[in-house]
Amino acid sequence: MDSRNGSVSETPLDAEIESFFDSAPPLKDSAGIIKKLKEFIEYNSTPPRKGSPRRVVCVTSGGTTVPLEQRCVRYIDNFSSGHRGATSTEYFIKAGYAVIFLYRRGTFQPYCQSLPEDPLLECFECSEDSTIQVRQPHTEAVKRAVSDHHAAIAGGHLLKLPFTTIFEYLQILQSIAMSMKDLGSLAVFYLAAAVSDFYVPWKSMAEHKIQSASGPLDMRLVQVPKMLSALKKEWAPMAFCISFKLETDSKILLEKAEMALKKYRMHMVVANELSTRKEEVTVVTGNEKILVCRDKTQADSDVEEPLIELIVGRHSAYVKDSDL
Ligand code: PAZ
Repeated sequence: MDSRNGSVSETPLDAEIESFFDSAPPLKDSAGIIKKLKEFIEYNSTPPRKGSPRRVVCVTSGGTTVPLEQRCVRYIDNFSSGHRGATSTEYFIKAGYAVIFLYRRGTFQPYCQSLPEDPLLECFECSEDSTIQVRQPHTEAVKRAVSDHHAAIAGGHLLKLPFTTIFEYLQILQSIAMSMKDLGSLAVFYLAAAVSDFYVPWKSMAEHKIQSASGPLDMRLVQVPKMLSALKKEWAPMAFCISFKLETDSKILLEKAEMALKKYRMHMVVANELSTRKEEVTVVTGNEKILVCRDKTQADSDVEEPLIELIVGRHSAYVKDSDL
């Protein structure tokens, strides 16, 4: 029995994964999250008259934290601005997908990327009669952000779920995947979040702030179980899965991406290097390595546009094959 979801899992989870979930602090408002997911998926999989159900993609974005204390003062963080996830979300919605955006609190948000860093204080001003106005030169960017964002939310095509810690991230990802299971091949996972490889198990974590007076810190981190296996084998076995591989050493990047493709039976692994990640990525599949680049002749182009176009094409072929 999976106590958090109230559902019975057909095959027992691998012991390591089970122990991770059993010992994780309970997710706040788990029932509320599951309810939102159920409604979102039901809404998008009910075809409008003569139409077909919408495909649903879970886009993960931003880095997970590893708390060092239960009443957390200090934590280890994983690099990711959330730019990739937020931009990709916009292109998926444009391509007709419904998006579950699982994002790290405080990272980039869809439709907000042309806004300045502190939009509330920089974009608005209060006039003498106390009305709030948009300041130039931000009018167009604010209009676009507000109308596109509201259209996606009001149209029921964007569901945003925030996380901070590795515990929250994996618990919500599991709930999303289990909720998407019945979508079969119409479900996509686009796993761009930077997920911690090591963590401090909740039960062996100090409750209070670690004291520096006790001398050097000696702390044991254990490996985060590889949830991609569970996602593919148990949570949503028919989903089209794309994971990401980030390296700083270009010599090992493609080899590591190929290993991940085989080990976790992903459909695609997007390999990227930290310093060039906004310029190009290599998509590794079972028999290809496809270089995807930003159009450098256009100042405001990005690599996500051709990347999502490629993925949508491959996913369409996968859906067609699964229907045969
Ligand atoms: O979020 P961002 O746009 O700054 O960077 C994107 C990225 C590098 C985090 C992503 O493309 C990625 O590779 N994610 C997986 C990282 C990993 O190997 O864990």
